[in-house]
Amino acid sequence: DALVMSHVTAHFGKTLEECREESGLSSDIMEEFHHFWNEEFEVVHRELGCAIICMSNKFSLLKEDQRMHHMNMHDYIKSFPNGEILSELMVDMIHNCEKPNDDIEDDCVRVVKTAACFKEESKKKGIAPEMAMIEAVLEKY
Ligand code: BOM
Repeated sequence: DALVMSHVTAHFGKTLEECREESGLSSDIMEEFHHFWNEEFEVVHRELGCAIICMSNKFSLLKEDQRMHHMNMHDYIKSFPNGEILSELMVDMIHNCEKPNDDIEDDCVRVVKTAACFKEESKKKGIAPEMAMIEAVLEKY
């Protein structure tokens, strides 16, 4: 549910600052990672895709081909409170969002498009968190 997603986002987002330089993602485009879930925030910038790759690699969530490492992603999500209720669904959703973008050779572009799909699907499934929910758990990490 959305609370689990808040925890994952808050934890994952802590690595953004470590990835800013190499990804070229400016604070003007994205000030804090949890703004990803803001209704007004558009998931379109190539630099965000580069940042998500860099951040994911801090937790070994991608394979060498920069596609999701299914088992590691599953374990990562499961490690949060009630994570086991979302881990399978989230892995399936991300994988289903990877499929239509598989022909895109630029890793950063492919990942930002995959992430945009994941945001839309999460909203449809009612597991996209509200800003306030994420802000409430940020201090835990
Ligand atoms: O092909 C590799 C795709 C990796 C996509 C990761 C999708 C999630 C991106 C942004 C949203 C993050 C919210 C929570 C953390 C999920 C790990």
